[in-house]
Amino acid sequence: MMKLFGYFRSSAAYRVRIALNLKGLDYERAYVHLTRGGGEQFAPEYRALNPQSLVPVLQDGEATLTQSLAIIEYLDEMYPRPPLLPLDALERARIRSLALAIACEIHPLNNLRVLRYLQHTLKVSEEQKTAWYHHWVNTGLEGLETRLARDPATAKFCHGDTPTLADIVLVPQLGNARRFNIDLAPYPTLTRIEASCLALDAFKNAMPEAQPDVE
Ligand SMILES: N[C@@H](CCC(=O)N[C@@H](CS)C(=O)NCC(=O)O)C(=O)O
Repeated sequence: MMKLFGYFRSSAAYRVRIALNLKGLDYERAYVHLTRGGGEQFAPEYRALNPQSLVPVLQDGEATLTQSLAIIEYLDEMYPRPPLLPLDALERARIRSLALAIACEIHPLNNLRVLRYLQHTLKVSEEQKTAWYHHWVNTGLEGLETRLARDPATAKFCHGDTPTLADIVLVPQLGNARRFNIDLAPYPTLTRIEASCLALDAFKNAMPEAQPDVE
């Protein structure tokens, strides 16, 4: 059985949980507490698994996979049903572009270690840290809202009427934004798609609140 190393609050682990659920794959869970004792991701045993000290890690037999989007595409290739990416090259590019607009442009700037560096090393105030978070999330979400709202390919989900990689990345980012008190009212298309996703068990059961390690 595959084993997922994650943390209830991690958006990147949340993405992989959604993909595993959509594929109907059962998996073993291992918990890496990202703050306890300075962070279990820095423990030598975990570093041996992922020298980048980030969750998630997926173990499949002898293989150790890192980077949530690579893991999800691996799952999609190994277990093609239901597909998380369509066959058409342009459609795939659109979906990957939406996913990467979050995974590369928003998420890394607001990751735990980045916020901690701002706070503890650069000594910015709590207000400045919050301003940083809000700035990068809003900048990213504004562009996404415009793209999704004006594109006829957007339907019940980011692309058509079945969930894809784009929805898998969107939903955890919106959950994270809410946790940091971002006003999501300016993003009606994003929140409408989020509601369609969270009506599905695969998404609902992957939420931080539904994880055994929730605090
Ligand atoms: N690009 C990576 C991001 C992984 C990542 O940033 N994980 C966060 C949790 S969402 C983490 O482990 N943070 C630990 C830290 O900041 O020290 C992926 O998609 O897997």
